[in-house]
Amino acid sequence: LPDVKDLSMDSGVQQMLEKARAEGIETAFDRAIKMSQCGFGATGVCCKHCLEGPCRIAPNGKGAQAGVCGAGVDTIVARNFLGNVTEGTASHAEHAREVAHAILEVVAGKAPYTIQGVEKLKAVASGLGLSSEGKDTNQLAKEVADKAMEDFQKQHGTLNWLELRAQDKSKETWEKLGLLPVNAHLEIAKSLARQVMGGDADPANLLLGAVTMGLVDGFAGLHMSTDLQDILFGTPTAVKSQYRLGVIKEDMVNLSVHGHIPLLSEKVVEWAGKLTDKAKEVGATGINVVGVCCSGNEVLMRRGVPVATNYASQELPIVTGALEAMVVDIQCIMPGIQTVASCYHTEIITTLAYSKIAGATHVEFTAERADEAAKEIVLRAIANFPKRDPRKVNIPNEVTEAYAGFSVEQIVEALRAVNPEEPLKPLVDAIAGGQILGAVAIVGCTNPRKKQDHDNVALVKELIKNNVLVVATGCSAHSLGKFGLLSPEGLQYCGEGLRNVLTAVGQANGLPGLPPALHMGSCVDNSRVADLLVALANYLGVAVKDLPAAGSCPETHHPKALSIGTYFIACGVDVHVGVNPQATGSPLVVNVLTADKENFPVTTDGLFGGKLIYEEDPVKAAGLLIERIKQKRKALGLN
Ligand code: NFS
Ligand code: SF4
Repeated sequence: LPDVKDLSMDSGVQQMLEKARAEGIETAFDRAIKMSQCGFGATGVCCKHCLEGPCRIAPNGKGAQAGVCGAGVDTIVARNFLGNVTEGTASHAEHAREVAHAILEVVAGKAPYTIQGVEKLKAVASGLGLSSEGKDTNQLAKEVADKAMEDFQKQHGTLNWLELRAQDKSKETWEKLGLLPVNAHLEIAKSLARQVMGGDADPANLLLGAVTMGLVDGFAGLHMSTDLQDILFGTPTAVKSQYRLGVIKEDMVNLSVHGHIPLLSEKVVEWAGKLTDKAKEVGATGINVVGVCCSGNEVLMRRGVPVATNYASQELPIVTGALEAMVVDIQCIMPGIQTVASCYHTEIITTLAYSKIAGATHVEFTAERADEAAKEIVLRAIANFPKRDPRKVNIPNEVTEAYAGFSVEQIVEALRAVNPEEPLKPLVDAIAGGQILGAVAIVGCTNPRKKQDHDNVALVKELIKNNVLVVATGCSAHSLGKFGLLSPEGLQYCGEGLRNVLTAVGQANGLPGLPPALHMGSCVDNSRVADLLVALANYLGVAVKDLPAAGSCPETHHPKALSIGTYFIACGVDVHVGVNPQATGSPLVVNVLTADKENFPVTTDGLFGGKLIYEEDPVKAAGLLIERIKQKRKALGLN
């Protein structure tokens, strides 16, 4: 077995991996070693779309060069890519729809939440062309949620959320190419229909279909989720919190929230606050809610809840022996948590009817039953506290302090302390003056096949050393948080120009400095990154594609990363992936997605201004991103 030091950078995770090994418990890191990757699947050349197959095309030109139906390698790879993007998109669209549905229940008096983001509500309503005059909060929220629901129902025109959030210049490009989505459900269904055996067999057309899917993901997934969540729960503002397994407390009832949709995690946090006395009755000092993955991000951003761990090590909070329950909703939840939990007193609690795990407890959570369900979940965690086996308890003691909560609104607010009239001006001036070279969003996950956190951290250190401003979301933000990059202490790794700007803005706000990476939220909050880019581009009077900005997911694992990436490429933003995107088997697909426009007749670079960059080495990848940022600076007439 490999040394645990080669599996994760996080010493707490290393310690828990040793403990799991000593106790004979298998984790994702072990399974990743046992499970070799299939060479056909890894390059995207395997097709299972009908019962004549599976068919696969050897990339070296040997053997069959077409499936039984005659599909060639380009069609198979493009179709698989579209399939992946569609899966990611469906996840985000369902997320957004659930929140929209919840808001309708809330305003009808059927669900126990109150609309907390009144400012955001008014801003979104006005963007959607709704007047707030003479309407109370619930009436306005209903109209906004109805507009959201239209994006799953309308049969003509395009998504309300695309009209709301897209830059006009981008919309023109998509419209000219006939790529504007009509409604999310229609497009997802159409995408599945075109992938079927005997459906769309034009690889370029399939890739354009992936772009439409990316737009559904961006607008009816990411943007809609963030906007509606900010309306329901409030827009995040800067918070200080803690990262790493040391946030689990031996004397408390520990309950982790894991998954994505904050309807659940918010309520659990609320009920944990109400049931402290019950926890004391069983001998605990209180109830400690800790975050895992994007649910962790949601309650970190809005409530300052500490984060225990990110994706690849999600089984390890259980291995501390001190986790009473892990409550989950959907996405990125390894079924393996149940197997690990069965070795301890930890109860895994699933909550959605369409997302269960065999062996886990199921407490049905709907917006209507939110209080009942959240209370039951917290009481279950409390009831498990006396079942702890003290001989099995071993909690790593390190924690790292970090700041989060950097919504666009918060970033603008911080800049307003420097320039009250034109808050974006200091940032734009710093970019124009070269103190800041450009900006990169670090997004996505960790992946048990890669040394956890390593590439996320290495890439960011290389970028900030070269004065690239970094924003972060998702589990990659956890990586940065754990290693001090979400704290002003991380400024030591920045180049001088960037450090001076972040220090000045921070000091104008009464802080020693801003962190070198600004945590903007969960994966759906990549919408915030897009909003920031649109605001900057509009301020400068240029297209988003002209900005010296890019995105990077060094350690991703999920199809959602491909749908998010496709959305950003469609907006003209380069996207780096540090993990094989399973599309390398087709030279055509590789060229369309990754070639510079000068080098191939049809490319996303030529059509939209953004391309995919696949590079496993994080330092080399940073170099490639910096290269492109410099090209875009030059085109803008900047040095
Ligand atoms: Ni994003 Fe969030 Fe994490 Fe990756 Fe999964 S939790 S939605 S996909 S693993 S960042
Ligand atoms: Fe094979 Fe074509 Fe069926 Fe795919 S759709 S499995 S390539 S016969």
